Amino acid sequence: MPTLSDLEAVVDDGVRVGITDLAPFPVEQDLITRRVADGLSGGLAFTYASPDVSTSPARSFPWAKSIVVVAVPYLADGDAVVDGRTVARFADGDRYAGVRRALAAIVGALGGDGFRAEAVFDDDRLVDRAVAVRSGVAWNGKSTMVLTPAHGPWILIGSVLTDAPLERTRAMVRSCGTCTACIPACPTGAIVSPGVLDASRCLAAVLQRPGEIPSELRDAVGSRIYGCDDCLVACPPGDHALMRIGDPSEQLTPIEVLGMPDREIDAAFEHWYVPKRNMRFVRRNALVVLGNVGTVADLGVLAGYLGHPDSLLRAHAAWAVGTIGGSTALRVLEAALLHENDPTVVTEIISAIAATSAAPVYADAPKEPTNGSTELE
Ligand code: B12
Ligand code: SF4
Ligand code: SF4
Repeated sequence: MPTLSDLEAVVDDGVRVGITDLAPFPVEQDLITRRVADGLSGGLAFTYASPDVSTSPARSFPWAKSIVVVAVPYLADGDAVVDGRTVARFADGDRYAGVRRALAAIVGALGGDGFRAEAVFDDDRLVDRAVAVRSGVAWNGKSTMVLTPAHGPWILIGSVLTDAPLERTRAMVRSCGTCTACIPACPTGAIVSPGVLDASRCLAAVLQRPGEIPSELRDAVGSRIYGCDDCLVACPPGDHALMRIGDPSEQLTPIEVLGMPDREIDAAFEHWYVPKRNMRFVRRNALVVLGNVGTVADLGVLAGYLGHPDSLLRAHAAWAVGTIGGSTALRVLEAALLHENDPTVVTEIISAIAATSAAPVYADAPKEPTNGSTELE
């Protein structure tokens, strides 16, 4: 029978391994059910869709006797602390490669001993953070992230379900203590109390959802095209892991996204969750970012999007033009209004015109980027 040390020996350095059983997670079932009832699930499906299934692993894996859990650090070179990112670190390149490698090694080791083993991560049948905490690879943070002593929240979780009756490891005796740094660090106030996330306000979810980005959250989107890391960056147990990292990596720009054909966006970001793989939602995010960080020099691209056949994109382009502001922006919006028939877009254009006239005294002065970044110019 493989021991914990046997399994630790087959994974990369820095990967934590723990083992738990298939017993249900009644506390988490109750939490998820309450999040949905309280309107805090933000309309997400995933593990929220059937909490009775996602918190009772034996229902989906009746043959299994143990769950081997890995916590895999995923920071890479270029993940500097302050770098005006447009893509959250977990989605910038193939950051799940380490998880897949660790799980494949464990499946191989168990299979070699004649046991059945199946790798699972980001799967609707299992709440990854719950198994991470019960197996002792991580503890529950107030940001709702699970943390390890060496890497803080900068870890991804994966599991191997197996019929090997392995010896369990214990939960970690650790907590955030008096720290509350992640709560004020959240740009939208989505961490409504310690350990409770309002997914309808969490930018990671907002940028993944179909439909419009609510107007009251568009400023807070800042430079984010996909994902958000603010509550992770604020987390002191992660400082050590983040500080060691060198120069900021080159960032994807909204102009790049807006100039790419759909098939190229789809191929470049195939690891992103995009509703129905419809690239209009990635373009929508890029338009909001351009409104936040762009200048008058970007009005040409935005004017093009005001003539786009997709009304969702015209609406967000109108907001972006109004947010950049100035007399050129005003002319672009007035011209668009003459040809616009969609009532939602008309409303957006009228609000954008109002925003434009409320904007700078020196009408054509380029707007300062709100996040302090100049990388996009
Ligand atoms: C749905 C989902 C999301 C949703 C909802 C997130 C959420 N907090 O629920 C959205 C889209 C917002 C999201 C965002 C992100 N996600 Co996500 N997501 C998931 C998914 C698919 C399910 C999560 C889930 O079941 N939520 C249900 C609710 C109830 O769970 P929870 O809030 O985490 O519950 C815990 C806390 O409430 C805590 N708790 C309860 N009461 C209290 C009280 C106190 C005092 C404390 C301290 C804690 C505490 O206990 C619960 C159990 O652990 C998992 C993959 C999976 N299959 O599990 C990945 C997962 C959670 N996501 C992950 C990542 C990396 C992210 C992002 C960092 C990505 C990014 N950079 O943009 C952000 C982080 C945002 C955040 N602060 O959570 C990782 C997290 C790894 C980690 N170290 O925790 C996971 C585990 C994927 C993986 N395989 O590694 N995600
Ligand atoms: S990921 Fe961003 S928006 Fe979501 S809770 Fe963390 S800081 Fe707030
Ligand atoms: S910032 Fe502080 S309170 Fe929030 S998860 Fe990290 S250690 Fe816990």
